[in-house]
Amino acid sequence: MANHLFDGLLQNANLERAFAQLDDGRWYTYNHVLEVSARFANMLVKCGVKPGDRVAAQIPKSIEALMLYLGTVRAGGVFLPLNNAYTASEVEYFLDNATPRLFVCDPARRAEFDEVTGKLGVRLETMGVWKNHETSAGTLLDAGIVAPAEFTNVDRGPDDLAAILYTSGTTGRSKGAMLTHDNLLSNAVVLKDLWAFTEDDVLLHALPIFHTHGLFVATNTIMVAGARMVFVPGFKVDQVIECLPGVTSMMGVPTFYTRLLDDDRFTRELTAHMRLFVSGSAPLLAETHVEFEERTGHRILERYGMTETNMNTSNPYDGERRAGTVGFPLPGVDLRVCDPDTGDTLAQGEIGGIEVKGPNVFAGYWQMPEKTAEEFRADGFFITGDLGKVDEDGYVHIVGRAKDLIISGGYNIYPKEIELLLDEQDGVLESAVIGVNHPDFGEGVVGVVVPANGQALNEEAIMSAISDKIARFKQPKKIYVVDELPRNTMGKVQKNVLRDTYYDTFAP
Ligand code: MLC
Ligand code: AMP
Repeated sequence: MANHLFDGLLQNANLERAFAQLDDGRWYTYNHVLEVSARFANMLVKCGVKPGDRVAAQIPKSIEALMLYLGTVRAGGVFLPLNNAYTASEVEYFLDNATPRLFVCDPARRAEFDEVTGKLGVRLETMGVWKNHETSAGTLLDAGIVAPAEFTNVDRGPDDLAAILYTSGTTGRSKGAMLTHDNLLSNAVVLKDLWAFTEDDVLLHALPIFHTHGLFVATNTIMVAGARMVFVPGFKVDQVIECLPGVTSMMGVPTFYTRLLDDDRFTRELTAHMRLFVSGSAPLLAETHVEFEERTGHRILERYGMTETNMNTSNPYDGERRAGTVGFPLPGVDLRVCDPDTGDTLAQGEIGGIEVKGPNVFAGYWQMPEKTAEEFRADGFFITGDLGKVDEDGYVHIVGRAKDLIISGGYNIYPKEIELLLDEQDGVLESAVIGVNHPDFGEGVVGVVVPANGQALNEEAIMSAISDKIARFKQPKKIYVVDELPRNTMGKVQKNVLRDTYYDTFAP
């Protein structure tokens, strides 16, 4: 019997070959992948996970965390990874909304979740980073290590759900994007072929594994190629520079590349053997692209994707990788540029809303049929909320966003969510949250608040009041207190005016 995603991911794997080289010195073969994911699948079944059940996880990056993802898929479950930076109150929303059978958290944070999981009737297990057989690494990992290493995969077809990834929304409420087995597998196969990954490749994996980029684009593509990764806990320049000689390729957000370019050790010699650098999740400045080529001789390959759609477009592997563009639609992906209001397709070269359709596009938002309906056209195209155009050579350019969204270091931050929180604070009448140029993160979050009837407000007090409410990366890095917000004649806050006023907040 078949499990569409798992079988597909391992279709080219030579079980004796390495899958991952870890920074604690361990080597993980594809045989280990089979064994350890089976142990987790067995554990999940023991915890009561049935086909279609969600398994939520907010755990440190580790190879075992990846095996939990694969074990969930093998057990027929739906994997729901959560950003480690989310606070307990943010996590509560996801658990309440997704009603997972099981929530796996970092052992160090168990106390924060005991009560809420008890209230919601969600089983709580823990999983940290494995050290050795004598040291506990959480309840699920300790038990998982001794669970049977064989598992008969639960049958799952192409349209069954494999994962739910939450994306914030312009209304402030997060929506769970439902991704099917075939959404993930078809995209991985396309990327492997397009980017020419073979079993001889070694990818430097420094991305987090709770988002599409690190979990699916990087890991699934490597797996489906039967290739190997050097798997490190996160992006640290020293470690990346140390690892580069042993790899052939790297995937990252633009911040990875700007940080590397800021380091003199990142040279042409260090990267001479590299086959491919891929960038995505946020716009790569054309000047970064140019500086990278001048320094290393390599042209970064920029691609464009979304949680809801996996990858949509990519610059060519062979052929011109054009700075400031995201390349061509992937094979199998239809992309059009439309008038955001009427939905009419625009002429080539005109700027409008980017819409996509293809096997990569998700199955809708978890239990939000109205939101799903709002974001699809009748003919099945998904409205991405990105503004762009297709040039005369067919390259797609992203020129802006129709959605009010800030992308900081590759993480999406919805201003509405922060504004709602700021507005709740004592002494705040109203607020506006904007993103302005940030030398490291691309965009940095700025809050602009208006005090209620002449009350004295200060940045420190507001920051401390919101500090445990939302993840640190979403919190404004600067707050301005003003008498009033600029508005247009319709009464709408003019965020462009605020962006102009505060554009140099983070200037170096
Ligand atoms: C960390 N901080 C951030 C931040 N990351 N602030 C704003 N934006 C970010 N992205 C803050 C922390 O809260 C902390 O604040 C301080 O910076 C240092 O934290 P850190 O953990 O030491 O940061 P660092 O490890 O350097 O992380 C930066 C980073 C990381 C760029 C390496 O953010 C990262 O790995 N980003 C990748 C995101 C990603 O994978 N996106 C893909 C989404 S999928 P303080 O004040 O406490 O010091 C997607 C689809 C697609 O978009 O197309 O791929
Ligand atoms: P997320 O919802 O976290 O998956 O983020 C998806 C959004 O990231 C897209 O809708 C785009 O706005 C943005 N994005 C991804 N890749 C690129 C890119 N190469 N250039 C510009 N924006 C990008």
